[in-house]
Amino acid sequence: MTKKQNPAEERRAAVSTDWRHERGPFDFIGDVHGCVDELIALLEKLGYTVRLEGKGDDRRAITTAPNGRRAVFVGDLIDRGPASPDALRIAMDMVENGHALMILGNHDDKFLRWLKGNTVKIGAGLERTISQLEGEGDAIKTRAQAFLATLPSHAWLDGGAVAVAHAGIRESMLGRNFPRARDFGLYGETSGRVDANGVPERFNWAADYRGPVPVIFGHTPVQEPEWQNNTLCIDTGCVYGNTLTALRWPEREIVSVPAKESHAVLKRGFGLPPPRPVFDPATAKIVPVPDTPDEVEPQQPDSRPKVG
Ligand SMILES: [Mn+2]
Repeated sequence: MTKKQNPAEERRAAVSTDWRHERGPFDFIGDVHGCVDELIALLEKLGYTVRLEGKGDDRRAITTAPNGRRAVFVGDLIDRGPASPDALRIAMDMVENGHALMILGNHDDKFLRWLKGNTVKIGAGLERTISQLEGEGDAIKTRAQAFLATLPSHAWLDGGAVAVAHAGIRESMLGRNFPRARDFGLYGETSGRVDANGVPERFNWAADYRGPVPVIFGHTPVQEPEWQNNTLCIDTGCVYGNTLTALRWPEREIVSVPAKESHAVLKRGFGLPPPRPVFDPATAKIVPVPDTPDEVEPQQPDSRPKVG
């Protein structure tokens, strides 16, 4: 007798995170958040070309890649910034053309749930993405829904030589896709509590990472990328007015372009979060980190109809 799965678990089970057959060289690209001008500038600096052509349902990105290289988007393509539909088009067309790979970020995941008609809390920049989609045809929504549904929240790449995760990954989760690994990829290490700024409390999973496989990730904006325990955060907060960053792999060369302008205020400030506490002085007890990672709202059952 097989165990019954809910639709969300079935979807997760169908998405592979073991991409060791995908060989480099790669250009990992940090969180874009709809900053398309900077994305095109960064790709061109890396040797790619991108030309957006056409209108509405016919709009496409015509792309070329430097010899043998592929971009790898670390997720959070959309929300907060000025041109999320075109950011989606560039990523989807690059993937279709064999010029890129992509993993899912928590913003992309919430957008996917919205596209599917689930109840999601509209905020954190999703309201801008939705308004940018007004006046667009349905084609991009249909295409984005199918595309995003195929993406894992982390991927083990290049014969096992390197991994990419949106927010974080533990060594024991590499190449696996059980629900906790999926959530860790999307949200990293969280406490389930909200901090003094009203945003979900995060801990620095990278401080605890001891794995031999280098992990490239995004999600937590930093002023400058800095290696820590074989991990590198390349989200340099473009949408907050800092820079958009890429990492050339295996060269380990960092390439950045400056943001044209700031589109949002970073409430918690730049930098990786504090390490996970192991001892709570208030209760004099070791505090287990609850297994309830979430950015703002709990996961809704996939069958639930959209309200309002
Ligand atoms: Mn994120």
